[in-house]
Parts: sequence; structure tokens; C-alpha cells
Amino acid sequence: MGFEGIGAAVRRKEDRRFLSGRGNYTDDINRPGQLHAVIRRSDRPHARLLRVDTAAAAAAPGVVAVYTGADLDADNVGGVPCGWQIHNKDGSPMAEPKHPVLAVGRVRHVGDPVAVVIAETRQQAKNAAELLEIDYEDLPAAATVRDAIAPGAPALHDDAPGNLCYDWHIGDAAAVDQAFAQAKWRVKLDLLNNRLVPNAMEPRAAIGDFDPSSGDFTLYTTSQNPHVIRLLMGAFVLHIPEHKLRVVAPDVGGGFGSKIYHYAEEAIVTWAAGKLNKPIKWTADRSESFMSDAHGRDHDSTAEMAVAEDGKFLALRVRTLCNMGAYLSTFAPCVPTYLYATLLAGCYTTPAIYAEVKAVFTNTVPVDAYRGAGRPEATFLLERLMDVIAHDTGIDRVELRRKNFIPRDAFPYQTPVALQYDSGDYFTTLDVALKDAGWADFPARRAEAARKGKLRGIGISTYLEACGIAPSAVVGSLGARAGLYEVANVRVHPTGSVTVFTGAHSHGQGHETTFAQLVADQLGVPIANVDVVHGDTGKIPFGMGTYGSRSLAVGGSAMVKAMDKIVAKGKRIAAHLMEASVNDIEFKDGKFTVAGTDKSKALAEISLAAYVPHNYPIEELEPGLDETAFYDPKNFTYPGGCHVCEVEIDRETGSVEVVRFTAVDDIGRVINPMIVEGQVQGGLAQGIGQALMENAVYDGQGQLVTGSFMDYTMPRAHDIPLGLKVATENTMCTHNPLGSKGVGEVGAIGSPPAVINAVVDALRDYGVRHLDMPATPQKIWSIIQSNTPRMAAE
Ligand code: MCN
Repeated sequence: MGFEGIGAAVRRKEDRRFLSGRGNYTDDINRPGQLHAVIRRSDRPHARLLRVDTAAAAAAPGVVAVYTGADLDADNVGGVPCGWQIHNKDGSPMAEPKHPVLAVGRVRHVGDPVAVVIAETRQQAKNAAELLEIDYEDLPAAATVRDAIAPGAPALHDDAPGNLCYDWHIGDAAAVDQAFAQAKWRVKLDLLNNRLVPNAMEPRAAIGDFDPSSGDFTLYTTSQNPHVIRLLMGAFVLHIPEHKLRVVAPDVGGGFGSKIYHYAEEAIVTWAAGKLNKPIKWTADRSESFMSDAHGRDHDSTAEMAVAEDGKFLALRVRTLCNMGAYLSTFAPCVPTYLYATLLAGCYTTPAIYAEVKAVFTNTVPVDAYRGAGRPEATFLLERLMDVIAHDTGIDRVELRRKNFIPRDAFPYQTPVALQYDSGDYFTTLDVALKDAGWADFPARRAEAARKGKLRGIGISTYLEACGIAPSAVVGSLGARAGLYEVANVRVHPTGSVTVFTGAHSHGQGHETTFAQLVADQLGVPIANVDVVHGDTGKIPFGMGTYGSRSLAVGGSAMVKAMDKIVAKGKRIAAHLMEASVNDIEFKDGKFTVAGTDKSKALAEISLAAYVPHNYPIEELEPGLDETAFYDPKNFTYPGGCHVCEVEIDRETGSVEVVRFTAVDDIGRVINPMIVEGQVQGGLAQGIGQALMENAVYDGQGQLVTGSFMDYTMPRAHDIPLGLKVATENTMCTHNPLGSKGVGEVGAIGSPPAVINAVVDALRDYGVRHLDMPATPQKIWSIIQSNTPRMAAE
């Protein structure tokens, strides 16, 4: 066995299970006597619900029950709650209209659930759902933020005048105005951040189960955070106390944010299981996912930078309209505010920043956090703005960034938008990325491409993100209705093997491996002797789950704290057994040693003594070696770095090929470089997808016209360059015990502007200053067709 601790590129333990088909996903679970639920959804973007006639469906073969919103209302079922409250500029709370589990009186987006049919087989439930007779009175709909705030726009909710959820701001508007008055250049950019559909490989699924003898409910669900679901669903929707509700999130095939939220279907199957005394299973098909999983992004922004003669930034002003969809999803309100606007300093010393964010209800699927969540939107805005400033002022784009970077010796660095960065070195990640990407030799490659009739461009993005969420008191003061600590229970068994129970949830991130590596490092136990258990509120202390690249920085830190307690207790047991003072006991490589002697006891000997306490300091110590720790972070972690993208464009078709991509990220101490590389590559694939092809499009009437993979273009293997170079240049996080920052989202945050900057660079002879995502062949072909290229000499 080689080295398996922190820094070892060991293979993922969980892959043996996944690759041999032994994964246990929600849809793989079948409970005795299980029935199947199929949900009939609105095909109207906005309509009054006049009548739902269930008679024919209820009489169909195999049907056990049909329920509508009226049935849930009669049973006092609450609405789907929102977990974050934003306050308006004037201090009043945001509009928070009710989000019914099944529609009552009105439907507000295509996909809004109207009724559920429960039958013995899924096919019977599907057939019967077709027999539901639903009378609608269509209402005018608005799908874009601009349509929804226009005078006379259709109103979605009686308690959200003007379709406004909130009108929020951050920063010092007066300081920004003053700086603009003194600027040499005022550079303005209007830009959109395209709406995305997450599309995890495993669609959402849920099974509700009820034991009438005990009154216990169990929900199996595709969730990233089972305790949060238990809290929200138990307390606010179904009124089931925690001790009577167990939520199990077994293997989950990807989430990317979309499985953070509490969804109506979870409540429907749990409630119906209680009504019918039978387990009820629901599994989404792909088209259902398109219209019921929370979407991501969808911003419409204006950014303005005041720039001094020497190229230094004086002030940034940003106005953003963001689309909330028809209802508030669990964390939706915090995404365009505290995850977006607080990031607008980026890695630059901009002294004054003011951002105004208006969140708007529209007749579309709710929008919430999707890999990166607010931070890709901020990064795209800033890093596009960098290139546009370079374009308008004539300052070189790399020099402009360098000129404005936060200096290496300026940490901790307080930004004008609340965050305090603890560490970073943007100069080094930039220098290394430029070198690895062959930036200096690019003109030769461009000339070579031109000889082949291709347009070649190169672009950079020097990004920064805040993750590892988050200090509970801070987020509480900003409107979170939850704490954001993490928990770990480390159980050393009598013969020295270890089970770790973590509140984080792995759905592709490799925690079963990296968390075992933490144990190998700290307790000297081989990773084969460590099991990591997650995703079951029946087994794990109250944890907060996985999102915001927090599991290592917060969950891993909780593990370190729990293992510190194990070592401290082990020392006392060892001191007793070896008749030494506890102060003389050292612990290293899995052994407790009396300092300066060859007397030692292995961890397994200590754990055996703890569980078989025949010779044990029983007066002062409890038996057992099982410790729990909760860890509340002191700050966010601040990964950053530089992404360089190189593209070639086919003049005839307008299609873009990413020919090279270089990412150099600063993620603090690395636990497993192989997993880190995979995480970055996955994020880059999503970033390249957003930049070049993915786009959720609604027509003017609110129909989702990209509702399947026929129309919604996901990147495929051949869209990702073979020469994807991923490296790290790390500065340590200063406030958690591991020194680690998050890595799960860096790829999706840093890459989209690098790609678009490269595309705009390739098109520079066509007079292009900015291009919104996705840079589709059609868009580029039109630019090439409608512009005469400037001559190279111009
Ligand atoms: N890691 C490491 N060294 C570091 C940082 C992280 O070895 N310095 C390891 C961690 O131990 C963990 C992995 O890298 O095994 C990711 O860690 P972290 O950055 O803490 O992120 P989380 O585990 O909290 O995962 C969440 C993050 C997010 S927010 C999204 S979205 C996302 C992502 O992870 N969704 C994913 N990566 C995903 N990967 C897969 N396959 N599927 C998803 O749904």
C-alpha cells in the first residue's frame, strides 16, 4: 500500500460500485406493495384553472387514487417554502407568493403540477393521467424579465405587484457617481447570461413510505441535502416532526445544484403514502425534468466601469434584472444577490462598486443555483467587461488585468461589496496559465490557421470565486433561514477500522475517497479500512449537505475536528495503558508513543481498550471511541485562477472548435489531485457548454421551445478539446484546518468568458465588441456574412 493521505492521487473507491452496476439509486429502490405516481402538468404558461375532472382517470385500470391541489389544501398541506429572504432597498421584505405543491386556481408555467395519479404500475398511472379533464382559461404570459416588468405586463401573483420579487442593492452609489465624474473612460456593456437546464444524468425521483404501526415516514429522494429536505418538508409542508420523518438520499447521479431544492414531488409522494398506507414511487422522465427541475442563470445586465488615465479602475456600476421563474425555489433569492453581486470586485482593486438587482417573476420554470450559482454570472460580466475595456481604451487585455489585480501582499483584502478575501495570488496563476497556454506564440498559430482559411482567437479570464459556504451568523444576517455549518461523526470500531458519517452528500464528487484520505492522513488508517456514510437522516447527525463547493472546506474541517477529539481521547487511554503522563503521549502514523521511548500502542489497541474497558480509566473517561464535531466556517474560501481558451472558427459554417484550453486554479491544499482534475474538467465542459451551445429558450407565449435534447444542445465529448490542460498554483486558505478551498465549481465559473473572449478575438476583424452566449454557429455565421472583414493592415 503506497501513500494514501492528503495529496495522494488514489483512485476513487466508489467507482468499483458504480462501474460494476451496483450503485443504488432512488429508482433502483422498490418497497413492498409500492404504487406509482405520475404527475399531470400544465401545458399552459399562464391560465386560470377552472375545472379538474378526475372521474375518468380515477376509474381507469389499476388506479388507486387521484389527487389535486384541493385535496392537499383540505389536508392543510403547506406551500413549498423558500429558504432565503432578501430585503428591498427600503428595508421591506421581498415578495414571497405561495408556491402550492399542486396548483390551485391558477397555473403559472408549463410544467406546473396540476394533479397526481397513483396506480399499480407506472404505465397505468401514465395512461390515466391522460384521462384527466382540465379546463383552463388562458391568460397572457411573460417569459423574459423585460416582458414581465413592462407596463401592462400580465401579473403572476396578487401579492407581487409589478411581478417584482425584490429590488435590492449593495455598495456605495454616491462614491460610484463621484468616481464616474472623474474618469477618463466610461466603458459600458449590456450583456445577457443565458438560461440553462441542469440535466444531471439521473433524473429526479422520490419514494414516499409510511409505517402505520409506528407513524414513521421515510422519503427516498435524489437530494444533495437530505436534512434540509427533512426540515423544510417536515416543518413547513407536511407538518411531520423530525423524529417521524427519515429522508434517505442514496446514490445520486449528479446534481450540479438542481437537487439541492425541496421539490413538490417529494411532498406529494410522502403525503400520498400516508393517505394510502402504501409506498409511492415517482421518477421523472427527461422531458419532465426539462420543465420541473430548477433552471440556472438568466440575467440581463448593464455594467459600466469608470477607468482612470493610467488604466486603473475607479468604480463599477452594475444593474441586473434576474429571472426567478414563476415561484421562488429554495435558495433562488440569494443567488443573484449574495452569491453574485458580492463577487463583483473579482480579483481587482476597484475601490467603489454599486450593484442594483431586481428579481422578477415570469411564466417560466423556477430558477435557482446551478453549478457556480451567481458566480459564473458575475465572472462573465467582469471578464467580458475587461476585454471590452481593453477594446475601448486600447490597453492590452493582460496588462489591464495585471494593473488592477489585488497585490499579493494585500491579503486579507476587504472588497467594497462585503467579502474579505483571505488569500490568493492572481499574478502567479496568470503567468503560469499564459506560459502553459503558449500565449506568446499565438500570433504564429493564428497566421497558420488563416492559411487554412480559419479564424483563430485566444481569450483569457482571470476569475475569483467565493465558496465553502458559509459562516452561519453571516448568512443569517443576510437572510438565510438555515445555518451553514457541517457535521462529522468519526466512529473508530473496536478493531481499529473507521466509519465516518458526514452531513455532506456525494453525488459524483468522490467524497468516499477524499474523506477516507483525510482519515488515512490524520489517524493512519488505510483507506480500505474507512467507510464514508452519507445521505441518510436516520444515521447521520443534522448536516447541511453539498453545494457551494463546501464539502471539503466545511465538511472536511468538521472531520478534522472530530478526529482531533479521537486523538485527544486516545492519548488519555494510551497514557493509562502505558502508565505515562498524557502530556508525554505523541500520536503519529496511527501510533500513540510515549515521547522519547519505544513504548507505543497502535490505534487499534487503543480502540479495543475503549470498547473492552477492562483496564481503563473508567472514573474519568467514558468507554468507546466515537466522536462528533460540528464546524461553522469563519469565512468563505476564495479560489481563483486564470483560464485561457483558444478557438478556431470555420468561416463557412460559423462553427467554433475549442482547440486548446488551459486552466490554472488556486484551490488551496489539494487532497486528491486526480479527483481535483476531474472536477475541473467537468466544470470546464459545463462552462464550454454554456458559452457555445446550451440555451433554454422560451417563446413569446411562455412555451419552452428547447424542452428536449433535440433542441437543447449539451456538449458532447468531441466538443471538449483533447488538450485540456489543468493545473493548480495554490495559496492556502488561512481559516480552515486543512488550508483547502473549494474546487467543484471553478471550471464552470472561470471558463465561459474565456471562451467568449476567444471567439470575440477570432472575430476582431469583423468589428465585434461583444457577443452574448451561446456563440452558436448561426450567430457567428450571420456576423461573418453581414460584415466585411477589415484588412489585416488596418
Ligand atoms: N477536493 C480536493 N482538494 C481541494 C478541494 C476539493 O481534493 N482543495 C476534492 C474534495 O474532497 C471532493 C471534491 O474535490 O472530493 C469536490 O470538493 P468541493 O470543492 O468541496 O465540492 P463539493 O464536494 O462540496 O461538491 C459540490 C460541487 C458543486 S457546488 C457542484 S454544482 C458540483 C460539483 O461539486 N456538482 C457535481 N461537482 C460535481 N461533480 C459531479 N460528478 N456531479 C455533480 O453533480
